[in-house]
Amino acid sequence: MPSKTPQITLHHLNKSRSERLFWLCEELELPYEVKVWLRKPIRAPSELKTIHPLGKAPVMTDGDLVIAESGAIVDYILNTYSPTPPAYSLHDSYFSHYAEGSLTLFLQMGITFTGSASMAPWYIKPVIDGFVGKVKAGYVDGQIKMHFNFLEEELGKSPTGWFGHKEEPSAADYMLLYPINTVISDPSRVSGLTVGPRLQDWMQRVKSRPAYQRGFERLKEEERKAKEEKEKVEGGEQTVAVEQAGSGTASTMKSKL
Ligand SMILES: N[C@@H](CCC(=O)N[C@@H](CS)C(=O)NCC(=O)O)C(=O)O
Repeated sequence: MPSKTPQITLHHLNKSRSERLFWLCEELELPYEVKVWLRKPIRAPSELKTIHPLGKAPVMTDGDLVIAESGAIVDYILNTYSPTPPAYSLHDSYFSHYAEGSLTLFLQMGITFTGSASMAPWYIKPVIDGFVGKVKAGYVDGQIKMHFNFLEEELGKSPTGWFGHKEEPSAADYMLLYPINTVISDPSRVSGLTVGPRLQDWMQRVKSRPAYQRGFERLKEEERKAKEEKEKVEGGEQTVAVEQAGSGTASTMKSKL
């Protein structure tokens, strides 16, 4: 039995790795608050640095404790709040480290290159697009394909169909959710990639879990509320600006009269 009462707040950035933690918290039926940080326009807002100096997401607080790095957060949650702490497994350890250390790295490269190219000024855009396209096709996409073939082979060796070789999803599966889901939900990100049947099946089994579905709904709902709130604030600011501009005009007119 966990000895601690959770006081969890999950700091979530839209379109990010924290989907891992929504799934995990729901699997363990943990209560958790969510604070959504909206990208500005693609980076995390600098205010996130008030929670953790690196200003990256996810970050989780539990009472006074502040934990960054999704892998460290997954380990902390599993070891603190699982009904029985997870037994060590080399497969589980390998794939949970591999997810961030080897695989997500290349996805991040692809996303960063493509995002940066889209922001290039028009007069150098064709050159930048050409360069980015070459690096992506010649290196990044090839690496991702190699990793996806490797994962497909490795799943074939798992007696349970989970990456941690356990009866239920474990740290490895939670950590691999983000890179696998990112690619499967938009395979056009990686040119020439075919996602194998075992990986497709793994993704389907994850998505059919009620805990995953609850986590996904919660994530969407929290993002929706945060965007609505932002629009309200911006709408309010615009009204104030218009009113101020209006009164400015009025006083200018008065002074002219
Ligand atoms: N290895 C870290 C990566 C954290 C990270 O880079 N998060 C991204 C979102 S998925 C982020 O905060 N990006 C916004 C930015 O860099 O401004 C983890 O697993 O938590």
